[in-house]
Amino acid sequence: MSEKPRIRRYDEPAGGWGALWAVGSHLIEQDIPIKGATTLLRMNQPEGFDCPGCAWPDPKHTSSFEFCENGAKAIAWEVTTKRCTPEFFAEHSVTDLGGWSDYQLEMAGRLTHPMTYDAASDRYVPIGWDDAFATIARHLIALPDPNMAEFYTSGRTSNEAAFLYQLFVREFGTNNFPDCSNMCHEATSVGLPQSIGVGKGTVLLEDFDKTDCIFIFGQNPGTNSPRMMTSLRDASRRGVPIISFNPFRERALERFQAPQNPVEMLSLTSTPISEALHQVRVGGDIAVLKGLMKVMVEEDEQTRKENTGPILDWDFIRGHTTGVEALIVDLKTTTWPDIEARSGLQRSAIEEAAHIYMRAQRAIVVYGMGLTQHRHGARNVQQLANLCLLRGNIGKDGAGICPVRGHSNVQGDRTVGITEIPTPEFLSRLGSHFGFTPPQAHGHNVVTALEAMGRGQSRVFFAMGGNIAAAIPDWQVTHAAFRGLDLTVHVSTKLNRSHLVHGKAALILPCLGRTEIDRQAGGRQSVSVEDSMSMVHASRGMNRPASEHLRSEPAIVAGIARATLGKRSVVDWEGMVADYDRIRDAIEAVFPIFQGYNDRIRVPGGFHLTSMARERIWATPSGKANLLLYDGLSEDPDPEDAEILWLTSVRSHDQYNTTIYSMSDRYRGVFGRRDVLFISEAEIARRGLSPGDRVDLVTESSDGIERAVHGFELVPYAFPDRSCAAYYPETNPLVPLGAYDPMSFTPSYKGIPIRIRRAQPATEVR
Ligand SMILES: Nc1nc2c(c(=O)[nH]1)N[C@H]1C(S)=C(S)[C@@H](COP(=O)(O)OP(=O)(O)OC[C@H]3O[C@@H](n4cnc5c(=O)[nH]c(N)nc54)[C@H](O)[C@@H]3O)O[C@H]1N2
Ligand SMILES: Nc1nc2c(c(=O)[nH]1)N[C@H]1C(S)=C(S)[C@@H](COP(=O)(O)OP(=O)(O)OC[C@H]3O[C@@H](n4cnc5c(=O)[nH]c(N)nc54)[C@H](O)[C@@H]3O)O[C@H]1N2
Ligand SMILES: [Mo]
Repeated sequence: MSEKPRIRRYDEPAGGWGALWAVGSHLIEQDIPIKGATTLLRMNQPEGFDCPGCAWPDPKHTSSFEFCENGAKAIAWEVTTKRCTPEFFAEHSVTDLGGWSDYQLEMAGRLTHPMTYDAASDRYVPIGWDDAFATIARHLIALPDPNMAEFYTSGRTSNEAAFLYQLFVREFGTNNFPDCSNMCHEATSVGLPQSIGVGKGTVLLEDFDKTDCIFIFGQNPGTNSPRMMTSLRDASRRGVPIISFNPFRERALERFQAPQNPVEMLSLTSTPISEALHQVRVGGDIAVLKGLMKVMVEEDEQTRKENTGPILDWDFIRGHTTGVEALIVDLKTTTWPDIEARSGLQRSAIEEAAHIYMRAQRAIVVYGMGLTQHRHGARNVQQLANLCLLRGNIGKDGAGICPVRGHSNVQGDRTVGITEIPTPEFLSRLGSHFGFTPPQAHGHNVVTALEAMGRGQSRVFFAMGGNIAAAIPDWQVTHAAFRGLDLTVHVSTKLNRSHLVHGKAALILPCLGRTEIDRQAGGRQSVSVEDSMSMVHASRGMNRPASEHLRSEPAIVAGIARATLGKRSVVDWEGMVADYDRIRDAIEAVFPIFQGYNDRIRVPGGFHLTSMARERIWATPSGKANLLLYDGLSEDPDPEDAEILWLTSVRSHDQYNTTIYSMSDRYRGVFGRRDVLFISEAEIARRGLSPGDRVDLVTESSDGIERAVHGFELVPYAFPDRSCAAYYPETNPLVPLGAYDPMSFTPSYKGIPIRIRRAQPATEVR
């Protein structure tokens, strides 16, 4: 939506009439007044399709449509009547399209035909499906080693498609599965198992109705999982304190007007959400967490001396955990001046928050990218787990740890085998069920795949969805790596940056979206997905596909597998694709937790994959939950030079990852533009600059590469010291490929040391 660029205060609550208006205008922009509206009514209903937006679970008894502004936008984006046809590609060269914004690229509409890159005309031209499959097969077979190909997954892929995909890739011979979760909740998948034996959350939606207290670290529910606002609003109305730690005063963490509540809508009232919103410094969370625990540990010692009862849950700690002594020593030796300096919060604020947490019998601790996308993301997650464990807040009703996942099936993809570090047990079950020997060596994640591509050791890149070229760090380095490849292939619904940052040969394969009817030889198919709380349920599209040439993701995998593996394959690809029940039977055979998959998926609402930690069974080597140590307070020590700021990169209210729905960010008061830097007035003044000035952002690094983005406008904002924020993906060129968490390889998208300098004249006008 084109809007005059401006910055202005936004005083409305989150949700409310602004949300309804936003949906209406998105439907109109995509030319879908009526169809869109009926499509919306089928979203997240027992008989409908799973919303392709976020991974927040649905209430058990979905009797009426649960309104979600950003879910509606995600649907509008998919059911658009705009089409990106062969004629479109004939009109625009790839070089020209490279100059388009991410917003303009996806506005071209749904892809309609398989396309291949023609170097002579610098254009994508149509290709038949069989020829496309043969091209992929030719390149893969020509590789001297299967480990020279990379197979990316973005988290919208269904369980059925993901399972077939990993089966093909492993039969082909590699575990190279770079995955969007490597850039997202990998810190959870790696950090949490060491603490509690499982890399997923332990709460169910019902727990929000029973809890006494909710803590939210680095997550923006009003924008990125708006259906969570229903739970938060209900909790707030029951008097449950909600405490948030976020450098931004995110609007939905302050006040929310429920679009499904006629009284709030008509009376223009809203519900306050957070009792306290602490504006922690970027990267200051370990300091906060240690501060909270320090208060608890020291007051526990005191109250036990006075015989006024313990504050820590000692029965739980003694019965279920290891490491408490060392943790207590660590907390006692951590000093308040250090905690205050690194967190940017006063001791009294942390004490107040700790007292609220200590009073609660049942607490839920929620977190998102503000915690995981750091140089020590996995350590952040482990300190958060410590906070839960000290009060026995794992494995009881109304309590638990709640990582809010990103893509609607990112969790399910992992569960059914999309992982570069498969366990020997899984590989052995997969191999014995199908009768082949899967590769045992660990494969590449996103960072190591990019490194291998940069060194010329990987030659083919295949993507099942997503827009990796925009989502990854360090574009000047990583885009060169893509351009050097022999072949890039993208299975996609919309045109995006990754199609333009291509290898010598390149294919775009257009696929069905969630909302569309998927008809195969055995009739109409459903797929299934797993939400953030491990509920698995069916999803069935009901719209006519955007083009008759689209294929489903499982059908595309099967086509490539047949072309590449031919007779050497032990899998009945055709049979599996004819009837997805057969894929689910195979999933069940390989993963016993899916017992009764096909029956249970037919029950409205689906079923829960049991979590051992929820039952207080700890799948760790010690058989206990582990209170783990982190040495120090900050992810990275503050540079001595006070000129250096920590930059965090965030999503606007009008984007889905690299898909930009509009240039505005209503809740933060930014309209018609995205080239802004949120920073405090004091930090602006300290640099002799003024609000509204144009600046370049330059990464502070020692590898000799200058990483800069140009011409950002300074927007004065209530923001912590030595911190600033700008949008993703515009700031991705600033993140060095080497800046990642050594445990989980998660890029440090939310902690980039930068300097700002007055924009060079040549870049002032963009
Ligand atoms: N509409 C919509 N929905 C989405 C998405 C989308 O782009 N649009 N993306 C999906 C995906 S893949 C994901 S992973 C999730 C992402 O959902 P979120 O986890 O909410 O992601 P972000 O907006 O990147 O950042 C979260 C919050 O962290 C705060 N933050 C930044 N740095 C720090 C820090 O150092 N400490 C703390 N405590 N907070 C910090 C930011 O201010 C922001 O409020 O949402 C999913 N849902
Ligand atoms: N600086 C910075 N960088 C980040 C982040 C950040 O917070 N800051 N967040 C990171 C996170 S959390 C994530 S998850 C990644 C996201 O990385 P990705 O998952 O790779 O990116 P998306 O933007 O979600 O992908 C959008 C594309 O998906 C395709 N698509 C949509 N629906 C479907 C479908 O049903 N099937 C198929 N095959 N394709 C489909 C469309 O072509 C669309 O253009 O980005 C990461 N990058
Ligand atoms: Mo994500």
